Amino acid sequence: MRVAAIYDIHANYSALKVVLEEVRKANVVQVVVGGDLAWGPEPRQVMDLLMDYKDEFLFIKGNVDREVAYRYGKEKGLGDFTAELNHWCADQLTEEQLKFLKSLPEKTILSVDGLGEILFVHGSPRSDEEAIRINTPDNEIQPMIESVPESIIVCGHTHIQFDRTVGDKRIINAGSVGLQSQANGACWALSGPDVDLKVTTYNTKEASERIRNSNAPCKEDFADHYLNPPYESP
Ligand SMILES: [Mn+2]
Repeated sequence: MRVAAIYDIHANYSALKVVLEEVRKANVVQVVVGGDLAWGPEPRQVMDLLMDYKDEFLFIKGNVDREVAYRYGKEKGLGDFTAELNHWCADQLTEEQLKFLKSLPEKTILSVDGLGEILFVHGSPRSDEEAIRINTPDNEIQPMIESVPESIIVCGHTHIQFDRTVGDKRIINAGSVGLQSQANGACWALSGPDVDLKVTTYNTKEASERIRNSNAPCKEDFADHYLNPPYESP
């Protein structure tokens, strides 16, 4: 059994399309969509496409799925950029799509050939807002994972891929399909029997042009990000 983990799509339709084509070629039996689906410049296009797979893929919830679905704003202490985008994204979606985002579970567990039981979460096993980064010290990660029985944890949220060992756990960050840092392409992970961290290139020029010509808020920020993914330190 091979499993694809596609995380942090962030409403990037072009990136999602190419990743789904790659996933189809990879002969997987299951796809886990790791949350943060619709927060970004093309929420409706992305959700319309994902809804085609709602009974086929396994979905888990990311922090911004909640923020969009419940229209979090300044009352939650969010800045202008995030508050505006949460509301705009929610306005683009159908009632059914908003209901779907609200219904997502926090985790899923799969048994994968050659690897064993894998726990899939968005942030950390404790919270979809808690970050496990490539350089987070082991002693900070220990309390996040101490009650996890599975030997492998797949997470996302921080948009930078890694594969590291903390204590007796292997932790894999699938990276971000749609809003990647430190990679020139859409990032995802393939598991079974090995773990492959994938970077699928796509036409970022075309994607960013389309965003620039759209009416999405903060469109220049997204268009620039697609062309020049930030190489900030993790
Ligand atoms: Mn997130």
